[in-house]
Amino acid sequence: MTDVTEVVEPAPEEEPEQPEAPPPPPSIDKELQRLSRRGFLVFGAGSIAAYAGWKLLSHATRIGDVQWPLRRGFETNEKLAAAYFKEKRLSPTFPPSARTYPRINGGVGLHENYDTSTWNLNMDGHTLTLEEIKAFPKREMITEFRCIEGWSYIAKWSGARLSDVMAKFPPRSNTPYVAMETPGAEYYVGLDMQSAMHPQTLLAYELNDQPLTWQHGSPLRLAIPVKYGIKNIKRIATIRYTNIKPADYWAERGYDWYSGH
Ligand SMILES: Nc1nc2c(c(=O)[nH]1)N[C@H]1C(S)=C(S)[C@@H](COP(=O)(O)O)O[C@H]1N2
Ligand SMILES: [Mo]
Repeated sequence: MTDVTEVVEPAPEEEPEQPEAPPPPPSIDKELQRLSRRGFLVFGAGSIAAYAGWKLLSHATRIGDVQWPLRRGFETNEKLAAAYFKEKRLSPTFPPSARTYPRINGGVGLHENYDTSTWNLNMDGHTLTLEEIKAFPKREMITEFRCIEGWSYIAKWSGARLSDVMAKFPPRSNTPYVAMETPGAEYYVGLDMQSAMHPQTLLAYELNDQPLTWQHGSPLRLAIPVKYGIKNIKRIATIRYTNIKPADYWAERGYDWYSGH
């Protein structure tokens, strides 16, 4: 009688070759290198732990019980934003003399002949003209604009705080995400609510004191210095609140959905 358990295969001399994992897309690879380079050279290893902690914390608060001050209006807006972003989470600001040439990059959803006179913003179902956006308090900041490819420039942005506009048109429920699209939705970004509420997140209509050119996203674009360039959507036509993590143009092409730095 043969017992199958007695049929012992001789041990292979070498480990059978494992199928190789496919290499990560080059963009992710570059991104990781960049992150570790920046992490170690600029901030040191300690801040990486702090950053990881912050990521965890921000994730916890994102899925946690965030009370939208719907009934009381948004008087607690600032407090809410402050709870998420300690002072160190403010993006650094610079004197005017530190400004550098604002590079142009990324033209998805931008068309030179776009008629800005017919443009308006669909703010979660409400139609806003540029004048109505300019009626919000004008905020100005000189911040570093950083493309994920490694270059940056320092520029002055002026516009309405997204949180001010959101305060006037709040979500109907505790939606954790904000989605934005160009006219025609060729370019689109998703933002977590904390980043949307950040005091330095502007719906900008001026760059270096001039109305935006079409290449920089006229008439209205996002200036969000806590995020890489990819999230700074140019020529916004639609903003909406959503419970579902919004589609994001560059996240679909291999970059981190959050793309904070
Ligand atoms: N509509 C739109 N917005 C966009 C992009 C784009 O291709 N289309 N590219 C993004 C990227 S990758 C960068 S770095 C910045 C560049 O903004 P700037 O041309 O104003 O410097 O725009 C971002 N916003
Ligand atoms: Mo970019």
